[in-house]
Amino acid sequence: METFDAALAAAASAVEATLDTVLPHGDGPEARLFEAMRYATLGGGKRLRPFLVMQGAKLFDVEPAQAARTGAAVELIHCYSLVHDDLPAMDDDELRRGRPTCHVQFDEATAILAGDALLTLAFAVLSAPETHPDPAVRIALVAALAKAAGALGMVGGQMFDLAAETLSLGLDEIKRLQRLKTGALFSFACEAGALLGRAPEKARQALLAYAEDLGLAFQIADDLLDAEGDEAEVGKKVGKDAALGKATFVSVLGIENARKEAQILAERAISRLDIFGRKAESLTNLARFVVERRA
Ligand code: GRG
Repeated sequence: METFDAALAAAASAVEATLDTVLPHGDGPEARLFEAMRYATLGGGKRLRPFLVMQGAKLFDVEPAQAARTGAAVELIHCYSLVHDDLPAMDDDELRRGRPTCHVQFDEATAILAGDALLTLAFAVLSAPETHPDPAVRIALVAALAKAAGALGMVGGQMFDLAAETLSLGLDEIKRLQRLKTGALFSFACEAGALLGRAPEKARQALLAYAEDLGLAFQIADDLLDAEGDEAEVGKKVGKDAALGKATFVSVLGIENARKEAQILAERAISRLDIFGRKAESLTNLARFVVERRA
């Protein structure tokens, strides 16, 4: 039987091959933009969101190439968000995935344009017939990703996060912020397999319920890594939340309770998958991986 690490690596290599195919390259004045897009997407990352798409899709016997394209689309959005989040106007970070951030490696204007182009490329990938022969399925994917990534999802969450630097948030508000900023993309990634497979509503809802708990567990683990992780291992600067006095799960709950809450959420996420039985084993393993990870 395939181990979890092997399944994660296989999903990463399938999505990287797809990204390599869909990303532009060439000569001329735009070459620097193409290089920056490739730099921001092909240099590492755990590829958790594509893994969720591909494992969700497996539950409904979706063609692996269709799942890989949909996984690539969500990864393109994720990578664009990292490029823009690292800019001086936002988090002003110099290290990402263990390498210089895109604006440090290239320049600020190129990084902004690379982010913009990754965002639009995601929708071009989803809307192409190779992603699914049924246009209704493609439209459903485009609509769901647009909602998850936009003002009512990730971008709205980022705005909330910027505002939160001067607000003192309680636990419920932190949960709402994180559901938007990171949870929305996780929800899309989990739902996408059900959309590709035209799954029954009950199955789609089970995956969305799993995503909700998984997203919060992931974010608590991310806050714990910022509070006590090692920069070299994590591949980005740590200790930033405390330095900014930011309200996080760790600042509100404390380290021990945050760790317990992440475990509880991961176990609850797993229980949402009961209707799939053994077929959902990789998604079960992912929930445990997310709270135990060191990077
Ligand atoms: C700038 C539009 C815009 C949105 C930014 C998602 C986001 C919103 C910013 C990313 C910055 C950040 C540290 C968010 C916290 C959680 C998170 C998304 C961490 C990075 O995701 P991983 O751990 O990263 O999946 P890899 O590198 O493995 O892909």
